[in-house]
Amino acid sequence: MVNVRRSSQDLSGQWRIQHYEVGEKGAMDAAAAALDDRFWIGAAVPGDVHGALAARGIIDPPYFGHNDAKSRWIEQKEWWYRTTFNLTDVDASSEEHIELVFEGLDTFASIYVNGHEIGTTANMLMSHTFDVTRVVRNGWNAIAVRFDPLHLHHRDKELFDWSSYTKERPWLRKAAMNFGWDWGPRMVTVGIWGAVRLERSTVAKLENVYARTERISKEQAQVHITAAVRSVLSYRDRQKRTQPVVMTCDIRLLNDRGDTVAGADSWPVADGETDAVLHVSEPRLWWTHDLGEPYLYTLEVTLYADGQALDQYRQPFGIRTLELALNNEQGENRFAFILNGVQIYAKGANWIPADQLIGTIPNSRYRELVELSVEAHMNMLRVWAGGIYEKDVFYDECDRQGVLVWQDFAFANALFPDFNRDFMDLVRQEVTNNVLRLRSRASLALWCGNNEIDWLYDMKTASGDITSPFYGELIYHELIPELLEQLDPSRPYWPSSPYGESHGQDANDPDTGDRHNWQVWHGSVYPRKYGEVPILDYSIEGVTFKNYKKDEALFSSEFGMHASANRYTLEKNMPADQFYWGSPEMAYRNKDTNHQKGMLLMEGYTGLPQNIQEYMNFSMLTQAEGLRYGIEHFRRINHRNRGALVWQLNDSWPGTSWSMIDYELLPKASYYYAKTFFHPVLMSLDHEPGEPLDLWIVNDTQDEISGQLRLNIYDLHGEVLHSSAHGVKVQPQSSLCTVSVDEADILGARRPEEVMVELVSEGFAAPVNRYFLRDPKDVLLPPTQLSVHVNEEEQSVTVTACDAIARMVKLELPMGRIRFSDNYFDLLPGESRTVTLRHPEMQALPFTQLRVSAMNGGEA
Ligand code: BMA
Repeated sequence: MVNVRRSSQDLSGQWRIQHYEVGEKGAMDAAAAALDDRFWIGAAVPGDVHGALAARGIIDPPYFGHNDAKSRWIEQKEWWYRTTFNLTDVDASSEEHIELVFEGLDTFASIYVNGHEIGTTANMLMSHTFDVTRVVRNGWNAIAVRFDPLHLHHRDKELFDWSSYTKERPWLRKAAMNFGWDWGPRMVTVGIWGAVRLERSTVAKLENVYARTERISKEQAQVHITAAVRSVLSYRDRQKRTQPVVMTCDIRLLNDRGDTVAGADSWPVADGETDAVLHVSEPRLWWTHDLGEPYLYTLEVTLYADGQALDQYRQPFGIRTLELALNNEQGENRFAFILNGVQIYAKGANWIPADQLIGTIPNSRYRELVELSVEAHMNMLRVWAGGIYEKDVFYDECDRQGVLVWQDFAFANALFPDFNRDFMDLVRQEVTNNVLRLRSRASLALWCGNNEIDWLYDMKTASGDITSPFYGELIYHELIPELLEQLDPSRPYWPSSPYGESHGQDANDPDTGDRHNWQVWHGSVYPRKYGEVPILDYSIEGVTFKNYKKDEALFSSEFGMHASANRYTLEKNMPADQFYWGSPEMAYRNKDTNHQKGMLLMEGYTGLPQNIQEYMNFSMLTQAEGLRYGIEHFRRINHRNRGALVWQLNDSWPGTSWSMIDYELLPKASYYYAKTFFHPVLMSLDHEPGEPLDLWIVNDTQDEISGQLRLNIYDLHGEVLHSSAHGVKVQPQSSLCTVSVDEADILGARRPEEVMVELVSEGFAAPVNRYFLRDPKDVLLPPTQLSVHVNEEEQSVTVTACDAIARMVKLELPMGRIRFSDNYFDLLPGESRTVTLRHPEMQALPFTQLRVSAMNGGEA
């Protein structure tokens, strides 16, 4: 690394905050450089007001009980942030240019430096940069930031006839989920949610660097790099110079040993830009973790003026090509991602902000959530439109861990004022800012215009809920694609999710583009033609996950079911006397419309729960088995379906939702099931009562699979009723029904309610997969007992089932973030499983409080 002239001073850390009433006398004093703020409250930056007040005990923990409602006063106030910092060597007569950069301001901010107002902002969803050259000085300097309550900025605005969950959103460029969603409370955050820094540069700086892979072969990759250079010389300084400044860039790609593998020195900068094409021999490609190594080079661009190093950019860079294919060789529709020439099957989930309090989220939470995704074989996460364009740390982790990102633009479930010039200017800035920030990321697979807006606009118009034109259309169908054409032609764009219609079907058409399956859970009735009045079927048959098998989507970008959070997560966040099924606090955790849907799902599958223990088990089992049922089906039809993204990966508070991992980072049963149903090699059983058992193998790897698939049938006491081996050979990236057997041929004298089916691989690697032939409410499961052995030193627990099959064995410890090697599994009698446990920061685990249980029995 060379020494460069540009320097950066981090101004994050401890700031102070205070609130005022709007218009309160004295509030403007808060901007004064010399204000005595010793009685203000300490607050972390990045962060937010809720987080700061909770950390100091000024508000009660916002997720406990109904405390979120007690913090509603925060959104009515005017909030001020202040800090001071020291500067040396400031010389007003020098050519130095000084900028103040805020990576995230939430939302309507006025910024003061040494008492001077340097600018205002109106968008949480982008970074903001201010020239402060003329207001900073040697010695101490003061920054003050005022945040207005939102109502000042939207109360006089037109209301739209559609804006889900709150009417105030359409005019505000702020995370939609702040106002409450069907999985989270309303918590209207305010504050400095991103890092703050001061940047000092002379003559010129690297404004941004755009790197993309144009071509790859085994021998060579062609990488195109465009570095934008911005002169920071003032008009007067330019006039003073007798010679024009001559600028060049050194551009290098370094491997992981730090050796230069491509690049050259002294590329000329012309018209504020350097454009370089690098050729990398024998490139190591960036792959998703399931297909290879997510290899990252380091891209280094150094800017020089008249031989002096001014600025340097260093960023990991993965060489890979990625396309979205909308047709196959036969010209039929498809929706498939092609990574380095390989058509992938996208497996993963939808990502929502990792906490209601976005500014307060520690980086470790991003790392752990991406690690958990990878451990469950996920290779794609969709950053859903109702949150933010995620923080850099999220994409760092996805780049590093080999996970693709489907990135929505932040427009969710509403109409937006695309006829208003100021609003459209704000959107243009936001799109430009985020595209420039993210476009060199290897993990970034797709830009998507919005969440569900095109589809729901049609539904709501047909049902008479909306009578206005499609406001917002210009954003997704004009503004964004036009900007992307200039700023990121290397990446596919998809206008909405779901999107694509043919033969008069609506935008949720299974034959074109991506699809959200909300027949299951929400009871939507399909097929539906464009313009038809939508129908909901709230019945056991209407909402059941068995409807997934009727879905032949090309790409399933949303589908899912609720499951309870884990016991620890609920107990920690609810008054103890409310920990029972049907309590008002339990109901408060569930923000979905119409709680009947979850009841209908359980009623049809497990039976209705009678107590909280049963609720936790039944809802988790229904979600886990339901997702497995859907995903195994989608993967079996992988000649057309090329992706399954579960709604939703994570939670933003300790609620009841569709998530696979709860707020305390404890996975639900479905997550452990995903280790099998998302495994690159999947053996699965396609079966309905009374019909033959079809045994399938799905092979997502690039190698042929051959060996034997063993089918075992046990009775519920573990006696083997049948065992047969079936030769298999499965081509790479395909699926095959290897054998079909009749129920009657394998049951012997037993009833289908009395058996368990097991699929075991021989000669190839695939996880064992087990099934019951009837729904849990009908399976005649005898009670069993578990023997449990704890090895504290090894941090492991060995569980053995004694008398009968143990259904959904679960291990519970009262602690968040614990990583269990396995959980929520079935055991045959006499079978043992050793589960290892680990805390990411190696904290001691409370083994004395371990609980081990199965749905049909407990510890002996
Ligand atoms: C889809 C998502 C979210 C929502 C989820 C569950 O509509 O895009 O808006 O939370 O379904 O209803």
